[in-house]
Amino acid sequence: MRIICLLAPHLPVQVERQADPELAQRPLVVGGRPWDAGAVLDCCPQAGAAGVGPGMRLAQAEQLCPAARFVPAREEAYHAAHQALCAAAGRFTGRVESAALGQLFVEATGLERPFAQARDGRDGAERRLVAELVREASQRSGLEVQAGLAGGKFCAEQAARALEPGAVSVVPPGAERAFLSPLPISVLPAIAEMQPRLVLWGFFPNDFYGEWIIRRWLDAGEAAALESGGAGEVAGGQAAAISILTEEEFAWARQTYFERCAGCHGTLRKGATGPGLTPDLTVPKGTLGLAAIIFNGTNGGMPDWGKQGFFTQAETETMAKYLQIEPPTPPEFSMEQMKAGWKVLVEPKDRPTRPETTRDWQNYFIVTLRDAGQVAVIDGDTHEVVNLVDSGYAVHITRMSATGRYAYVIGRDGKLALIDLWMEKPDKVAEVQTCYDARSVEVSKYEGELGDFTDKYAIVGCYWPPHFAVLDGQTLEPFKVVSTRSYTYDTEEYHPEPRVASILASHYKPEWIVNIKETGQIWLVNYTDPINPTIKMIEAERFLHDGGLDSSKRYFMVAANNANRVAVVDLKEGKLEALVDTMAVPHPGRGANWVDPEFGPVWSTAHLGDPGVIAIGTDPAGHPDSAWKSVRDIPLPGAGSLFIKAHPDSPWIWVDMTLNPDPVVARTICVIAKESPAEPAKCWEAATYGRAVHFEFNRQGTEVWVSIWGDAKITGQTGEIVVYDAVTLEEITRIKDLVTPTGKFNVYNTVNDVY
Ligand code: DHE
Repeated sequence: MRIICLLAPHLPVQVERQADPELAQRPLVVGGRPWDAGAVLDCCPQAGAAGVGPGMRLAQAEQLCPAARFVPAREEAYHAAHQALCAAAGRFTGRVESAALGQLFVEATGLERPFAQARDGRDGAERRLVAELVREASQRSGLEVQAGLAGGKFCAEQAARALEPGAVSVVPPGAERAFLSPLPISVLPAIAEMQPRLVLWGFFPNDFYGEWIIRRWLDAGEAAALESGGAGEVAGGQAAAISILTEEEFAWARQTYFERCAGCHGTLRKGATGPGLTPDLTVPKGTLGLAAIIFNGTNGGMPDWGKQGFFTQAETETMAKYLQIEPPTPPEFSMEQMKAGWKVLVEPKDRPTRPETTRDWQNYFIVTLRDAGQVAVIDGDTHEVVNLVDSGYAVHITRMSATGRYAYVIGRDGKLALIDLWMEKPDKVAEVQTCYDARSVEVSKYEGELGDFTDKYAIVGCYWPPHFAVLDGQTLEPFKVVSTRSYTYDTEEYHPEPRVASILASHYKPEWIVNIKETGQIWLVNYTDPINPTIKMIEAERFLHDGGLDSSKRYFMVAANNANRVAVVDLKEGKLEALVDTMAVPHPGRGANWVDPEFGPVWSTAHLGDPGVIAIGTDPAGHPDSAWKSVRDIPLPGAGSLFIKAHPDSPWIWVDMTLNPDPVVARTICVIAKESPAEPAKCWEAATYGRAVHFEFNRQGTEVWVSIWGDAKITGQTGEIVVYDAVTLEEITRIKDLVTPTGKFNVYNTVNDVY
């Protein structure tokens, strides 16, 4: 561990002399007038040399130093100056401990990296880091500041105290003992009466007993650092480290993390699609290092929150500090809470007995209007918005009941809305909240020898708490909740937050395929008796995310996105069929099924981390040589793809690059010809603003819809849907002025898993 002690010696004296430069002419005592009843708060070194010290009665101080000027204490001014020091340190890291007025400890492990230069190694980098901190602190506070860096708090403080104002000192790892040994015993943190006794007994720091004393008095981290030559990664300073976020900043960061970051990095920040963000990983990067990533994004798919205008620079730094403190654990969510928020707005008996509309409701598109907290029900024949329905915060996806009559819309806040599409104007008929954070919903689709489960049940998969809930398909009454907390499939370690990623209904059996992200297990949940479900846990790969069925619907393909693999499950046999290597961070949505001229039926995914599409053979009977292998790498102009889609009647495979950091690429879409799939046949910008995201075909397979994900705050650029001819690629129309449209779910295609 490396610790900096930042010191503004005699802060009250400095503040008073700053306010009134004339006070520099004479010795100064802060605390009150000599005739006041109070005590000395601080004094200048000159008064100190005369015997004055903090805590002394003011009258006594005057006797010892009659030449001194006495001024009353102004606590607020000193606090403000101290806060300026904290703010300066906070620019570098969130691991800052406020030790005393004018004294901070800053955990500096790894902070020197951005200051490295080839010629003088780690020592030079640390020296530049400390100098920069001193410069920043002086500039912000207007005070004279000095700092020492060493393997622990005690040593860092001694290094800082030995200096002139503005100077810095670095004690290299392993040199602590040599540095401390010559110091007088008075530096030890022993009470005043004890120090003379130590001298009397001959206990000096530079002999055996002295070393024992050092160990006795230094904090645990300090002693361990000494023991291991200063290089020990110990937690001595960490336990005491405090965050310098204000309550408002903390509340903002906690909520914003939940809304924008938890999806990829996990509520407990253990990592999944994005890397882990626990303090052991974030502290070494430092506030500035983290802020740069948050502001600018990365090529691996991390959004550029600052550049996109979601966070200001100050907010970015607040988030960077928040990420360096332990993540708060959110509360659980009980069945009682689910029932309390459950509402049936229109009882099943009061709903239409047949479609009230003359529109082709099976060709409706339910469109996510992400930032509006709504979905739009759009007629796929006329392109008219039939209704806007309020749903949960940051609506995520929609799935249809097996007959297609009901749409189930899940929001990130775990709120599920049930929309009846048979109504003249489709609207919400029931709602429920099953957790605080959710991404997936699915229905029971099986109809066969084992029973008819159409439109009977719904299942919601949650991120937090990590569980799934089973509900009545007609009323959304929750009746079963199953925790997914368990052990990782490979290392058998307990995981407190295994989140439910995609859920798919099998067409073969009364089963849901529930993908447990962090533990890498695919659960086949049999819903014949949902109160007492049987669950087959298939070991697959970490971190499972999104996926879909192959064209025969027998095989389920799911991206384990940070393992760069796709797991294939045989739903007929109920077993893992294969693990297929992909490019970096596969992200298929539901993927795209098509017939390759050379390799036969294949399923494709695009990637977040690499510019390309792969095709995996899915026909073990007809094309055994290519089955469960990546048979094609098709290059794209950029990475950052989220979705890919195909339809049996369209000659093209459609792919986006939504999260590419280049805005032009982010709004560009490409088509690959099924007949000659070596490279994209055409790429073009689908709009002049925003990002192009997600494709959906109409029921007939004659049109492709792509969303332009705009900015809810910019009039005229909030978003739209562009409709293309699925064969000629000509633009048919634009459905304008939608607020941040993203996913679109055609009723017929969603029921029948056409993609
Ligand atoms: Fe999604 C599907 C999770 C961000 C649009 N998204 C999924 C699924 C999961 C998931 C687990 C599979 C559901 C299923 O099939 O049952 N999505 C997550 C996240 O954790 C993540 C990365 C971050 C977050 O904080 O939520 C995330 N997703 C997004 C977006 O920002 C997208 C692009 C825009 C939006 O509106 O939220 C988005 N996700 C989608 C869409 C699907 C989806 C459109 C369904 C694809 C389909 O064709 O079925």
